[in-house]
Amino acid sequence: MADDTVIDPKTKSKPKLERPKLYKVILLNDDYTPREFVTVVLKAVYRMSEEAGHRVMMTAHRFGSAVVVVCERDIAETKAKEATDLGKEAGFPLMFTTEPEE
Ligand code: TYC
Repeated sequence: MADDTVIDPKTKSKPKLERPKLYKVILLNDDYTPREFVTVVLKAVYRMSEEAGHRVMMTAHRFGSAVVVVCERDIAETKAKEATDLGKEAGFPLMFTTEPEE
């Protein structure tokens, strides 16, 4: 006799493929921090080339803000603070913030 019993599992296991949410680091424009200083900070903290740093700085200068990088939350927050602190230590109101990516 053929065994045609169908087992219907009551609990379906959900594959664990969730990735952690990513965060954007945003550079905000201000009227006081020298352009060259902003570029230096982007090069030092985010390992950007002179060209990339200058481009991101000019985007914030022209449009009010610029996305610097998208990464895991801890790294985004640590580096945003590091970059903001470099400005503060030099007496500038330079500001890097973070926000979750949509
Ligand atoms: N707006 C500044 C100036 O004219 C330069 C600047 C650019 C400051 C980008 C902050 O995120 C910034 N000196």
